[in-house]
Amino acid sequence: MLAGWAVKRQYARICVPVFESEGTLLSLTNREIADIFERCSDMLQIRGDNIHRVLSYRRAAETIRAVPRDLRVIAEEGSLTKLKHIGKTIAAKIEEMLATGELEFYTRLQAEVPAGLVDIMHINGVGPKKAKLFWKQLDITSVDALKIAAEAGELAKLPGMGAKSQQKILDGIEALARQTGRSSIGTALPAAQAILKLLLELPEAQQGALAGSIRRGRETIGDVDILIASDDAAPIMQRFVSMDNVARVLGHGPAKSSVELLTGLQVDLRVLEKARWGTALNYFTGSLAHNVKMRQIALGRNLSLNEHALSPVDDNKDIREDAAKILCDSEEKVYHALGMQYVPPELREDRGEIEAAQQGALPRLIQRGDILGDLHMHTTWSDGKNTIREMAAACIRHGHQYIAITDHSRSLGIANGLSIERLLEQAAEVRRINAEMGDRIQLLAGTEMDIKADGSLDYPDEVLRQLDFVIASLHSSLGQGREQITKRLLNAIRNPYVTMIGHPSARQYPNRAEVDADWDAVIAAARDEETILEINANPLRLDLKPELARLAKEYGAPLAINTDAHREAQLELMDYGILNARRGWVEAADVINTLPYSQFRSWLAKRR
Ligand code: DGT
Ligand code: CA
Ligand code: CA
Ligand code: ZN
Repeated sequence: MLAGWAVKRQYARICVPVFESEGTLLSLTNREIADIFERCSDMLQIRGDNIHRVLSYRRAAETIRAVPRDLRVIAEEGSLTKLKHIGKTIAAKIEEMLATGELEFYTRLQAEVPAGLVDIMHINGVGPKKAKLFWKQLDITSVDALKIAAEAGELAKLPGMGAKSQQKILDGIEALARQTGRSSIGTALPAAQAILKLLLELPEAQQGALAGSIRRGRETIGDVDILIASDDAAPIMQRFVSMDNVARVLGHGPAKSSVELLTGLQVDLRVLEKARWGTALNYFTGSLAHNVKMRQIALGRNLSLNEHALSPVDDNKDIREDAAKILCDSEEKVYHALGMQYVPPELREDRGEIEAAQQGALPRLIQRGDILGDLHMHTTWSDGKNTIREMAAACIRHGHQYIAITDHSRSLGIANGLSIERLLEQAAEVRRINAEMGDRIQLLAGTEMDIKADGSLDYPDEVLRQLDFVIASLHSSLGQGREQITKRLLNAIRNPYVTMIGHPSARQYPNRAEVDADWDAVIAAARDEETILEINANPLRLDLKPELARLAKEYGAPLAINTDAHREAQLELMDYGILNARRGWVEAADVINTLPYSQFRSWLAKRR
């Protein structure tokens, strides 16, 4: 939440000129205004102000969070002071923020009380008094600095502190890092798609799309952004704010509304004319860094780009009032007007996609339809909920030509891992069912075997030799140092019977960070040994992450995208893996399970 805040401030500053010249699209939301008051309250408390003053800002923030209507509308009616806990002083500050996007009082406070102290005082076990103590005694003004001081044992030496309270603060810092206030794309995307569908059912809605980070396929989503094209926004906004799953309306205006769902997820809806669809969708898809570069490119062509239009500028880069604006009703038109290839949303992070698009050199990203098999799934033999037959039948419905049945290995006791006897029994069963299913689908007998803490593998080679597909995965001792983790991965990669490394970095959102490994060494070995590196499609894993998937592609290491389904319904998670791979610039040719079955079998045979 705090990191998100910093980003929002940055946006607010950048967007002010746009907002002043072009209308209301980018005004501060109720939530943003409430956040600013809350931070003012925190800073006053650290400074040691009168508690009544501290509380007046905190209560105002609470009121604003609960107000179901847009503050702008209430301000225009002149009835801000009718709200509970909002007197003349606070009302004037709200009006200042609505007009300028900023609050001078807050800016002044920031000069006095370092903003990082607010983050520090929200750590479990700190509070305003201790935040001030650390600041005055040790000059600590950020969570990172506090962590370093705690690890060095310096906090324990301060008056009123001890080893115990120091440890509590370290635990609190770790907990804070985990709750970032962002949602997994796995929960945000279905919710967002349902809302989009509902709005598109209205006769006034001409077209609609998701925008923002969710359209770019980021692993985590701060808030959901939805755009609808329409000439009649009111009924669309009305439907949106009155949805059953809305907990609070954060803003309700003619061009933009925001709600918080019962799940806590925030959704922003913007309604605009169809004629401006392309520039608006491009702008609100972001990322911010991509937008900034796009604006620069436009200026290089004497055009100013914003969400409304491309506008000709003069030599001083001022908009020429005499020249007609160029409206774009599609994103393709925006990119083409700037002499670029259309950039798929997943690439829009300013990681080289702009330059590639200018040279016509963008990759042809993998698509869901390219996937012909799923090489990682569990059944009732270990911790899955469906039988081999049920999983196979479901995979036929998902259009797969082939699948690997890969239950857990013996040392993973909590997941009911298979003994050698049960593993071989299961392999025989998989082959029987495979024969039974004929041409409808091909089943490979496999395993997801643990890479143990010392780097050894959970089954001996003479057992692995009898399987068609061997995954090796890290599930335990994930906190080991880089050298040992790298050694474990390399050992698995170099075993001739290991076909693939499952979820290589072992990260899980939000609780488990990725392991520390020498990824260059791991990826180079995977390329040399032709051992597949998995892109695990489960939205809580998405592992390899995009940056590493891209590195693997550049090295030429083979990839595969798999669901790791533990039940039939999870076979649908493939879509998240595809998004993630696309964010890593991955093409179909980089991914082994895009091969038709016969070619896949020859690839397997050749590497042995
Ligand atoms: P999130 O919500 O934190 O997961 O990330 P985004 O990318 O969805 O960010 P959000 O919802 O704040 O804004 C959506 C997009 O709107 C963002 O990707 C870029 C664009 N945008 C927002 N504010 C500004 C701004 O001040 N300037 C520019 N150029 N673009 C902005
Ligand atoms: Ca967003
Ligand atoms: Ca947003
Ligand atoms: Zn696993």
